[in-house]
Amino acid sequence: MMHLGLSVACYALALAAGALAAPEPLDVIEARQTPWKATTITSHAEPWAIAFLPDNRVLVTERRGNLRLVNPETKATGTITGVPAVAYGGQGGLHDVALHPNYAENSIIYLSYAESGSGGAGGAVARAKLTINTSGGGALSDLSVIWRHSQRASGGLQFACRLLFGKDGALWIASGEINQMTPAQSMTANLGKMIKLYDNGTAFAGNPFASQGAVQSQIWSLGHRNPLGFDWDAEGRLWEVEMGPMGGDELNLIEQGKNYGWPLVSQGRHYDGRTIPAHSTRPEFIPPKAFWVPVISPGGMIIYKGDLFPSFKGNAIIAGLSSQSIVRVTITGDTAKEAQRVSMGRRMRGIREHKDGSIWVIQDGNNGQLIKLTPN
Ligand SMILES: *[C@@H]1O[C@H](CO)[C@@H](O)[C@H](O)[C@H]1NC(C)=O
Ligand SMILES: *[C@@H]1O[C@H](CO)[C@@H](O)[C@H](O)[C@H]1NC(C)=O
Ligand SMILES: [Ca+2]
Repeated sequence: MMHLGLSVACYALALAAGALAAPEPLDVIEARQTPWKATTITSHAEPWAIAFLPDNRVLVTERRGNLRLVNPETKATGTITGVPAVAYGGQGGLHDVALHPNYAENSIIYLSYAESGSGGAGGAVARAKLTINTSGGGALSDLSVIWRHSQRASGGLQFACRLLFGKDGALWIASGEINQMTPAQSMTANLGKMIKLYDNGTAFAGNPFASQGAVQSQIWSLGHRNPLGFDWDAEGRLWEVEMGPMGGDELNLIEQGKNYGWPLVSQGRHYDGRTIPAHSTRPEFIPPKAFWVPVISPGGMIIYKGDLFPSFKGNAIIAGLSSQSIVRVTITGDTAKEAQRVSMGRRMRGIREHKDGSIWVIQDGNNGQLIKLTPN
């Protein structure tokens, strides 16, 4: 009896230490390693971006040119009419959506999209007043196009045109180079640039190249390829992710007037296999703080600021397309390092932080889900 009691006690002790425990099932291990609980809110046709209204409803852009209004409580989805015609094709269509900093007073939203014209398609940004009706739909009015790419191209690639407001009320556009490469280095093209404007589309006073001309006056930094995510950190620094060519996705710390090197330098290669000199060969270009070979294909990025995931504070959290994952990058001073990659099983297109600290992501493609991530 005594002996049995002792062995049971030993067994319990051993179990507690894990020594005799059966191996944990994989799904249990994965559930513990996945740092969040994922709740699907709605599904969309090729969603691209999301923005939260002050009342917690969510605007969702769909690439074919539809703007939806989602009520996360009821999961009802309404349609907002009055979206400008978009050039749907390749990577183009309706892209980002952002609220004016004074949206609560003026109901103004911003959309970026690809538009057709002679010579192909280019990126554009429009602002309009959003009126929501009692059935959860609505309409845009007083729409004006406030910015356009300075040239167009066929092929429908690399428009990017993510939108972000700064604390000073400036509107930032992460402008892609529509696969034209060299315009990213041209000061008379607004392709492949970080663009800083007033909310009405006028170039922001004090931009670094303001004295050089109309296009130049919009430019904050240059030499970008396909910048699909950017956000502020707690110190007010701007971080940006861009897709490289074959290899060489970049996380950059954006500084005024600096050149980030595309297409003269890259950590990747051209798709036809031709090599590109690395950033280290040209010290005049700012190298990325982190890069990925092979690529993760960043589709969107936030710098996490909330309290719901305390260990994520200050991290860059990237939605990955080809990597079908969410990539978390720790930032220490001005160094950055991948800390975690969570497989999502689908191409991830966009990511936004809710004011309650939850993280919302959207999948790419048909039946792309809008997903809310909260702590396990
Ligand atoms: C609300 O707006 C949507 C989209 O414009 C429209 O289909 C719907 O009929 C509107 N409902 C009301 C009550 O006006
Ligand atoms: C745009 O806004 C800026 C800043 O408020 C102002 O100085 C400028 O005159 C405005 N431009 C137009 C065309 O209204
Ligand atoms: Ca670069």
